[in-house]
Amino acid sequence: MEVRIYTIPGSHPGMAAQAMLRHKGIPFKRTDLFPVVSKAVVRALGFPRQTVPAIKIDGRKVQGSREIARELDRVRPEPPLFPAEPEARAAVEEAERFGDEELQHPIRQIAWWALRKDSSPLGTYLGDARLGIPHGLALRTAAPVVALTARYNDASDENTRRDLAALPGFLDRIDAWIEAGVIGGEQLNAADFQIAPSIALAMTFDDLRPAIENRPVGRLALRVIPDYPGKTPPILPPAWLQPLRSATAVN
Ligand SMILES: N[C@@H](CCC(=O)N[C@@H](CS)C(=O)NCC(=O)O)C(=O)O
Repeated sequence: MEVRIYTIPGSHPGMAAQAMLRHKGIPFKRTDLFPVVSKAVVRALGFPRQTVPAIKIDGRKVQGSREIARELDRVRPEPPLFPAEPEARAAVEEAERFGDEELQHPIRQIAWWALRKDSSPLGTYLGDARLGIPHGLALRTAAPVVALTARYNDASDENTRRDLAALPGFLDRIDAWIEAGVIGGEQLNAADFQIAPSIALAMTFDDLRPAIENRPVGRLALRVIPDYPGKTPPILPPAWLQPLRSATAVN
């Protein structure tokens, strides 16, 4: 099987797709793209949309972390990413949908808001990325890319503050799925792989990690993605973090 994944360094759905490939034991090659540039590249490669992750699998083009999960189950059924029993599958699909449609973007907005404010931690998110130019050069020229990416992701003050206020509710919802055995079981499923990278990315922020790491959701994130690259020192306004701090104090 010939597999190549197109992703952006530090992309949480990109991490999800790579973790699922590893879980399936499918070897793959990776092309790391700059944000912004990635949009044109994936379209030029013939993918229907402009987002990563996108994979070529024996010539077939599959785009989107949820579509990739289904394709991987099709080409390599074991270990399954979805339970066979319909009710259990529906529960996993709902948690996976939440991870993609409700959790992923707020975490993306928080991350780009912070990196636009101070891009000095950007290099820590590159990990082992191969960008075609030295990391130092990429970082010295990153400011316009960061500003543009923050803008097209609508990482405004207002949205980021609202995202942070929503986070405690998201964490409660995920912990409830762990408690109910929908995710976090012995056998990891597509919802684990969808949700955990978003949480692992959130935990790279010193402002957020203390409110997450000691909860079931924090332990799950580290189990699924133990080595998420990146570290951002405190940067978020304390008033915006208040909902998270209050929730932590109660828990
Ligand atoms: N929710 C989709 C889309 C992922 C997505 O938005 N990826 C971002 C990087 S984290 C991206 O490609 N952004 C470029 C764009 O929106 O044009 C998925 O899970 O595949």
